[in-house]
Amino acid sequence: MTLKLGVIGTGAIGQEHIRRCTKVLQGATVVAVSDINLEGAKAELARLGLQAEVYANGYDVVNSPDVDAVLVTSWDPTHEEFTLAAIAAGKPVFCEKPLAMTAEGCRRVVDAEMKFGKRLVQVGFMRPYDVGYRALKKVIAEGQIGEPLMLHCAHRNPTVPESYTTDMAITSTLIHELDVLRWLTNDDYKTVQVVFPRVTSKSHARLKDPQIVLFETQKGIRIDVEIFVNCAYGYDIQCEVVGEEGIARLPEPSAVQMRKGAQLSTSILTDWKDRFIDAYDVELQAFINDVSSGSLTGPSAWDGYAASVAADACLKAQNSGAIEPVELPPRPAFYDKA
Ligand code: NAI
Ligand code: ISE
Repeated sequence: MTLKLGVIGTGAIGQEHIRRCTKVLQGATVVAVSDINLEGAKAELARLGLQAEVYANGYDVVNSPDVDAVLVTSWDPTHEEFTLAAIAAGKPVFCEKPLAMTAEGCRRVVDAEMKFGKRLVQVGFMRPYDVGYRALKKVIAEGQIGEPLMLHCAHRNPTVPESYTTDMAITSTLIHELDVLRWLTNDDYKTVQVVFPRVTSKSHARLKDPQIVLFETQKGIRIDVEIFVNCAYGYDIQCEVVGEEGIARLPEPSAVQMRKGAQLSTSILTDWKDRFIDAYDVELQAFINDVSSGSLTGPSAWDGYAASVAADACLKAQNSGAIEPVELPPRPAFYDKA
C-alpha cells in the first residue's frame, strides 16, 4: 500500500522532504501540500513535476480524506497546532523540530496523544538516525571508553538571517543537541547554565553569538555545547565524549583529502541539508514504514517534550546568568520503548 502524505510548509526542508518522499524513498507519495506562500508551493510542485492538491490552509491538508499521514514542515510556532490537529483527526504526523515553542506546548501534544491512546507523533530529530552518531552510541554502550565523564560539543552554522534571535539558538538550533545527547548518553539533564563569550562582529543586534551552554546530567556528566551560528567557515557539528578509559569522537563526514599547491586540505560542508542528508532519508523511511506497519518507533512526542523542558531551562539561564534546574517529570509508561 502506498502511504498518501500531506505536507504543510513548502520552504527549505519541506521541499527537501517532498523530494525525498517522491524520488528517494519507498512506499509513500505526496498528495497534498499547503503553504501561506501559495505561489511558492505551486512553483515547487511544478519544479518536481508532481501532481498534488494545493491548499491555502494547513488544516485542510490534515482533514483531507485523501491524506493518510501529515508532515509538518512550516515555521516553528505553527508546529503545535498542526500536530494537535493531526492527532484530533487520528492521523500519524511527522513534525519537524521543535515539537512546540515551549515545554507547556509539547505537553499538550503528549497529553492529546496519550488521550488518543496510540502513538501518532514522530518528531524530526534526525541525528539518532545518523550513521556517525549511531557508531558513537555503540562505542559508549559497549563500554569501549568506560563511563562517559564529559562531552565537548559544537553546533556551528556559517551564517544566519537577520530574523534569527538569541533564543532561537536554543529553540531551533541547540534543540538537536538537547535531543541527541540524551539519546547518546541515556541520561537526562539536571542543571544548565549559559555563558556568553565576546560577540562576533558578524552577528546583528538581536543575536548574541556565540553562546556556551553547560549542562550537568543526572549521572553527573558535564556537557559543554558551543553554539556559534555565524562561524563563517562552514556547517560543523562536533561531539567528543571523554570516558574513564578513552575518548570517542563523532566521525567527520567523509570528504576527499587533497594535496595541492603545498597544501593538505579537506573540504568542510556548508549546508545542513548535506550534512545529514542520509539521516533525513532514514528517519522519513522509518516513519513511512512504521505508519504502514501500525506502530511508530522514532523520536516521540515525549522526546520532543523532554528537549523542550531543557530548552525552557536554557532560555531562563540565558536571561538569569545563573545555574537553572531542568525539571523533567518521569516518563509515562505509554512512552516506554517496545
Ligand atoms: P522556511 O522558512 O524555508 O520554510 C517554512 C515554510 O513554512 C515557508 O514556506 C512558510 O511560508 C511556510 N509556513 C509558515 N507558516 C505556515 C502556515 N501556517 N501554514 C503553511 N505554511 C506555513 O524554513 P525551513 O528552514 O524549511 O524550516 C521549516 C521547519 O523545519 C522549521 O520548524 C525548522 O525548525 C525545521 N527545520 C528542521 C531541520 C532539521 O535539521 N531537522 C532543518 C531545517 C529546518
Ligand atoms: C535549522 O533549523 C536546523 O534544524 C539545522 O539542522 C540546524 O543546524 C540549524 O541551526 C537550524 O537553524
